[in-house]
Amino acid sequence: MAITPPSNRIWWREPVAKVELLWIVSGFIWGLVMFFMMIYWHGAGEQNLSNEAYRITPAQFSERTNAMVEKHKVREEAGFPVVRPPPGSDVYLLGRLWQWWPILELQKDQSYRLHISALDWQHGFSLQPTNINLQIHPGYEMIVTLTPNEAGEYSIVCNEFCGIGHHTMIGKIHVVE
Ligand SMILES: [Cu+2]
Repeated sequence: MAITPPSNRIWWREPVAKVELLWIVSGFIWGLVMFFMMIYWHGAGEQNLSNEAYRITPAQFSERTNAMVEKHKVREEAGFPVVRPPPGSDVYLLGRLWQWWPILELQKDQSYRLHISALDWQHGFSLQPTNINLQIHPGYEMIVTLTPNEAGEYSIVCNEFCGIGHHTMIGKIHVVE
C-alpha cells in the first residue's frame, strides 16, 4: 500500500529480476523492429506518400487553383469544371465546405505535382478505390508527385468530419489513356 513507506528505504536500488529484464529487453527490441518497419513500409508498402508541405494562405491557393482552371478547363460535369492540365505541371485541388474542386483529368503514366489545400478548415483527402489518405489543413498545401498507373474514375472522399454536408463532399479524378 502506498500509504506506508517501503520497508527498504533505498527501494530504487534493488537488483532487477531476470523476468523483468527479459521483458524490458524484448520490449525494447520490438520497439526497434516497429520503428524500422515504419521506414521500410514507407518504401515497400506503396501506401504512404512522400509528400511535401508548405505554408500558403487560402487566398493564394484559391487564386492558383482558379488560374489553372481558367487555363485548362475542357468541359463541365454536374456544374464542376473538368480540368486537363498538361503532364508534368502543377495541379491544384482545393477542399472546402463541401466539395473537392475542380474535377481533374489526368493521363495514365504521366507525372503531376498535385497541390492540395483547404480553404476553410480541416478535411481528409481519401482517394478511392486506392487507399491513399492525406490530412488537409487550411494555411498549408500538401504536394504529392503523382503518377497514375491505371485508367479509370477515382473518387475523393472527405474522411475528416467537417459539418452537416460532410457526407456529400465527394470529388473526382479521371485517369485517361
Ligand atoms: Cu468532411
